[in-house]
Amino acid sequence: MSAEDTISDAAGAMSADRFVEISYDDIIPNNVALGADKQLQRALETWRPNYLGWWNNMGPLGYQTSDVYLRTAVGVDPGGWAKFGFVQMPSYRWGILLAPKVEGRTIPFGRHKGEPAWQEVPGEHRALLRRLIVVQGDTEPASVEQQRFLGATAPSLYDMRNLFQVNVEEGRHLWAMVYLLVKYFGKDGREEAQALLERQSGQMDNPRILGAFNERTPDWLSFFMFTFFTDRDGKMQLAALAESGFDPLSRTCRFMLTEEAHHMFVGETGVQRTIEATCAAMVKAGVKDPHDVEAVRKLGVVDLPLLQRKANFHASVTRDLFGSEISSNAAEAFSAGIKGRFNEANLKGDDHVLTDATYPVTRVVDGKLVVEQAPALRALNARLLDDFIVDCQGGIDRWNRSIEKAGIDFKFTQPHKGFNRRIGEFAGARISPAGEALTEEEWKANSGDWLPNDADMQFISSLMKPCHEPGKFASWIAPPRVGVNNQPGDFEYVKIA
Ligand code: BYC
Repeated sequence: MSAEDTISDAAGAMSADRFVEISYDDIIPNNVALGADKQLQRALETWRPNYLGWWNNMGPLGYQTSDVYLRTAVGVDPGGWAKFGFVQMPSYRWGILLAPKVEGRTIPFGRHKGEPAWQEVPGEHRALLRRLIVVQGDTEPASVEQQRFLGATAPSLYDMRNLFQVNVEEGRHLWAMVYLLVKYFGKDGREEAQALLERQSGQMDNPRILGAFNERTPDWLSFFMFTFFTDRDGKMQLAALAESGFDPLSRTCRFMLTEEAHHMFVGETGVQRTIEATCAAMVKAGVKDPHDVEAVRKLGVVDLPLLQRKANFHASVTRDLFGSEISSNAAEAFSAGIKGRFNEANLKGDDHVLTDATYPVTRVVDGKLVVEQAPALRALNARLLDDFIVDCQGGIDRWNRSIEKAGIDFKFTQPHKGFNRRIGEFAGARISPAGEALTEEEWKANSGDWLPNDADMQFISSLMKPCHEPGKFASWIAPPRVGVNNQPGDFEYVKIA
């Protein structure tokens, strides 16, 4: 059965009252009545071959003709939006899907608070809005580029399929931002849409916009940490943009968040399963000390201190994505009604305008860390970062529970906010994971214990051997508790061509 049959079956089975109609007859599936706007449709259909060219050149290497068990969005209803079936990735139906319009929605914050949400771009905020959409859009293809080589070392077909699922959905998120650019920003928007396909992760001359998206994702531990930490930045930023007074952006981001949740699941459970394999091997071999790295590595599993160093790296690089803690850009985006706080509409106990409010921000003053009350409007990036750190802790607690259950004496912690930062208040300062301000010499002497070192990377690389037999898993990772869409343990998630 072809991908298209799978989708039209699903679309046929949809009951009109439960789902917002999605047209799968158009070349570009959508629920925005694309067919009624010929100019927009033409512009997107012109961009599409360039997108496919980018996907074929920069997307997952080597598996483009394999049948992959993927989910595709067939509705935007939270209860039943996805349909599973085998698809070759270049035939994936990348669509434009917005969450349903909320009638009578008003702008929930900033100086336009209470006014009707904008259905068109407000002229005075055009440049700011375009910049934020471009930055958001730029991260999506970047992550696909970063993960391009991972298929070849997948620890199982289950994991390979999850990687490709994440990749095609990041591709769809690019479509989501391109739709906004092309529909609402005219010629500028079309140019930006093209530029999103031209920048390249890690390229010297034309890199991706934000730092973390130019880092390498060389191995599966990096992938799991990336999807745990960096996709969670995606969640926080999309949630802040979902509050936007520009209603099409809000609706787009609301639907993207449902997909982002799966990416974080892949990250959290990927690390969890790595921990489980380590703990099981240690218990079986009678290795009690998690810091006896040599003994643990001999078992073909990843020692827990190495996982902590990996987490330190990805946590710190991702924290930079929040921008400077004190930011006039963030203040303006909020006051303008373009980007809110996490959970803005449900936040109780303030006026959602924030002109008189303050927020505590940790700063480095004369080489010491001090907490100062800053104007809340200028401290919005600091606040979103704090919300992110809280959000990370839930997953980390679950990792710790499985270590405790195995009877091993080890606990993951999040490094201090200032650790290994390049952007914002802590850029240029040397802060230990415990939050002590250090000299350059102290940092140099210890950073190999806090961040992945050369020996770590060599060891990880020695583990990255493909395991492509249905139902089998590499030594360093435990099988999942449940299969995708409840498939049995030996399900062939990718039929390698
Ligand atoms: N690297 O006032 P500042 C996701 C720039 S992830 C390089 O400090 P602002 C995903 C900044 O652009 C979510 N440059 O911060 C996850 C600005 O430059 P311009 C992505 C940086 O503007 C996994 C200048 O420094 N979405 O979806 O308040 C897989 C001063 O900026 C960095 C968004 O980020 C950096 N780390 O906030 C796939 C939401 N940080 O403009 C996808 C949209 C800052 O003066 N973006 N700069 O040339 C935003 O809200 C904001 O642009 C930022 C920065 C939060 C990124």
